[in-house]
Amino acid sequence: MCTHVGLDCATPGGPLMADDILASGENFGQGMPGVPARGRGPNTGEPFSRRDYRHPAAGWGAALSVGKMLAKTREPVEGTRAIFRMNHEGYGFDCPGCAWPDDRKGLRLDICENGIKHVTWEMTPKRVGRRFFDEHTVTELSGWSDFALEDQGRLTEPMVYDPESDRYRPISWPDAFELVGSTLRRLSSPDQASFYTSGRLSNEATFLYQLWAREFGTNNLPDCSNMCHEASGRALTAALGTGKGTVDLDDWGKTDALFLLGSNAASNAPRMLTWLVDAYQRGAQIVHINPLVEAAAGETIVPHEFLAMGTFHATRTGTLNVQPRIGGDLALLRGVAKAVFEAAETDPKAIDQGFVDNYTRGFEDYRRVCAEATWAELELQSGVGEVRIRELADVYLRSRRTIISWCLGITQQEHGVDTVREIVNLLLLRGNVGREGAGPCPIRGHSNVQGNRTCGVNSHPTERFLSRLAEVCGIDPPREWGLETVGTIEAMHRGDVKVFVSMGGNFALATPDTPGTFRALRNCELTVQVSTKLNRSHLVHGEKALILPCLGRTEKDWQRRRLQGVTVEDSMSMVHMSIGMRNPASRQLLSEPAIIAGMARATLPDSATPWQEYVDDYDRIRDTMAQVLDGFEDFNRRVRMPLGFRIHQPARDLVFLTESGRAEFSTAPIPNVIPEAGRLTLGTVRSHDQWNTTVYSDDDRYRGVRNLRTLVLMNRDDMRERGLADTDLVDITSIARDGSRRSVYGYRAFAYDVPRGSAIGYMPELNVLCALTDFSPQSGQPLAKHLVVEITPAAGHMVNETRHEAERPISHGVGGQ
Ligand SMILES: Nc1nc2c(c(=O)[nH]1)N[C@H]1C(S)=C(S)[C@@H](COP(=O)(O)OP(=O)(O)OC[C@H]3O[C@@H](n4cnc5c(=O)[nH]c(N)nc54)[C@H](O)[C@@H]3O)O[C@H]1N2
Ligand SMILES: Nc1nc2c(c(=O)[nH]1)N[C@H]1C(S)=C(S)[C@@H](COP(=O)(O)OP(=O)(O)OC[C@H]3O[C@@H](n4cnc5c(=O)[nH]c(N)nc54)[C@H](O)[C@@H]3O)O[C@H]1N2
Ligand SMILES: [Mo]
Repeated sequence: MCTHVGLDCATPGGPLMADDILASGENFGQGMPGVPARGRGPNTGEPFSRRDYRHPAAGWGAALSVGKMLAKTREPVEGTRAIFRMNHEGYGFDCPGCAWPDDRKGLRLDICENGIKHVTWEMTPKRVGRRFFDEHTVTELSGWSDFALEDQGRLTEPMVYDPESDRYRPISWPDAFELVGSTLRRLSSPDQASFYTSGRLSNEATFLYQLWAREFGTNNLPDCSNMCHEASGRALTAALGTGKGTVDLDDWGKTDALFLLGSNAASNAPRMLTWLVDAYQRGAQIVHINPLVEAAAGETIVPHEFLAMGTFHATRTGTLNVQPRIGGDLALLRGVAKAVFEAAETDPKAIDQGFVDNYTRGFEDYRRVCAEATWAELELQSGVGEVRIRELADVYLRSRRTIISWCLGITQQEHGVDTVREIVNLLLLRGNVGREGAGPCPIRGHSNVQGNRTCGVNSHPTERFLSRLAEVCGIDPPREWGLETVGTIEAMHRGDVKVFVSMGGNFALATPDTPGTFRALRNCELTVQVSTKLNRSHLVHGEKALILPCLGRTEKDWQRRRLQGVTVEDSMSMVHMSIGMRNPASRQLLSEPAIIAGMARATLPDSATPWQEYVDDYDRIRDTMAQVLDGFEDFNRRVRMPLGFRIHQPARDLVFLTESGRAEFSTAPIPNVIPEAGRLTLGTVRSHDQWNTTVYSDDDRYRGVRNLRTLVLMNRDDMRERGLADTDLVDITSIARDGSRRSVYGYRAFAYDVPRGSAIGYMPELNVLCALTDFSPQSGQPLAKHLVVEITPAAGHMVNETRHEAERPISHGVGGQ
């Protein structure tokens, strides 16, 4: 059925029909005036509903969800076997989900609902083969939802785009490699190519990938970190001389106070819940700092604690909630520091003066900026009252060992680097670095995003790394810095980047300014996607395009009749082996190292690098890595130890590799984060049922939402001011720094417990609102948590209304969760 919506932007063949536009597929999440928007999930057409979630996190809700997932993939037996092998000491594969460390001592069954979703998603029995591509043109597939694309199952053979038929056609591996190699060789400069990575590539594949790019002659190595934790790396390097956190799980087991900022742990790092329970039972303080009171701030039933499950016994996972406005964390932390300085006037133990004198620089300047900040300013900019800030300071002052941990709520901000440095400032005041049970702890995203950086994916490499690479690998890597994610898209627009290679990920959707990025990708001469499943980035392609399917982490990787293992590094610098256990989804799949080596050999016919030897035996890659990378000495032996090994963190031993040799205080000004009158700050987040651009369902269990992704969580008073009632339809317009405006139409406003002036919605749909120009000058990160928007009642006559399920009494039984 087509619905005329009376727009006058005529298309050839007649007036624009609402369903035609929706069917064009490229406006999922964007919508059009007068029509409720559709998200990138399944869009089942079921009525949406919302209610408060009043159950503990994890527990039976999670168990039930896992059961459904296993049943849906028709893998209950295999799936369960896989789960018991995951994250286990000495064998099995690393969970391809998040980067939270494994409890590899075998004390616990260290798995979570979302990790299981992730594994079963890879293990689907469905396949996308040549018949599928023969039956559907790319134009037709563009009208499918992102859920439907991924739901087709695992890719099975290499495919090349045929413009004449607008279809992907099979291509042999050698021909695919040659297409990549010959196109790259024809470029007038290696910098006309850009090599993206998403954070699940193994260390070995990562090392080969960057070697290929650098031997070819470019440092254009953008990665998902450019949108994720870049701010953390830069701030920690400047302050402590290491780009990583200094704590490990043993510290989590010993800390007296834990501050968790800007993280939705129950959904995005669920295995952390176990550690929050432990901390609570030990009597530690657990403070959640987040504009939303997320599920981890309440209580949980840990699914592997069988007794707790059986008796519905929930344990608290938080002792204090503080709700700053979006972007208000720097002011909040400055307020805590100010209170610590005030306490120090009467309490000589408030500040660890010995530590400050021996190991830090810049203390007096920091004292000055804290003294200069007024409580009125701190309250205004943080959105938190002085009493509450002092309460926080009391928790901090009472704790001997404090960990401050954070995720995207802190990093995806204009002042992300300054805020992470403020976290370090606060820790330094009381000597909470290099001490057991204490320290900074960024929570990384993808399972190996930290390892990717360690192993050389970095468009801003250090001279030390490049010279070691040159010496050991006998290549002459370029010294100029390369392009990051935003810079790559800009260069595609200008025609300066012509070849784009993507090792995993979904660049088209994960990046800002969706329609603009689509244009940029289409401006390329060749796009190459190495993937496990079909996604939007395969349909938004260059003049020539390849889909190269690879083995997943759960699958056996045989080379020369020997089963190969790869390694990954978790959020806390532990490196361990991961060995697949399932037969590959198709006989034609190659491993990521093999695909990279194939492309590299075709690009660099005269290369002296032993590409084939590397692929034949990954120990050879590790031998080379051991010579190039700090902390990887004796790599092959150490990684085979039962628990793997931890990369040495000098800052943990109070060795600060900064220019001064000391830990550096910083004195950033407090930024003005208050939206102008009539405007709001919008942050984009994940639902419980998605993995970045992979959306499993339209539900968000812990926020009580079912069957809807095109929504915005708003403060009730902000809604009232705009004449909005709960679940009303709204249009959202962002105002970029350059004044340009971008809109999405037909979203639902949900009244929610969020500070005034702040609003929250879902990525990747809302990337439409994020201008490419709006990134942090400190980190280069797009401002995914800080969009300036106007939200107005939806304009135009609404058609095709999504139904709203009348509020029915909620079942509080197991099934209702
Ligand atoms: N199941 C699942 N797990 C995942 C992922 C996934 O998509 N699904 N993604 C992985 C990846 S790549 C990453 S990087 C991580 C992301 O993990 P998270 O950082 O938890 O991801 P988000 O969903 O973006 O949630 C950001 C949180 O920050 C809060 N926030 C927003 N603005 C502010 C602010 O100004 N200050 C503070 N203090 N808080 C704020 C939001 O309310 C929200 O709770 O998770 C990883 N794990
Ligand atoms: N607005 C907004 N935008 C954001 C964010 C936000 O919070 N808000 N978060 C940002 C963050 S933190 C991140 S990390 C990025 C994520 O950006 P990406 O990492 O680029 O995106 P993903 O959705 O994780 O990638 C999913 C795809 O990876 C492929 N894949 C899965 N497993 C494998 C494998 O084993 N090998 C290979 N080769 N491919 C595989 C599948 O084809 C799948 O479709 O998005 C960023 N974008
Ligand atoms: Mo991430």
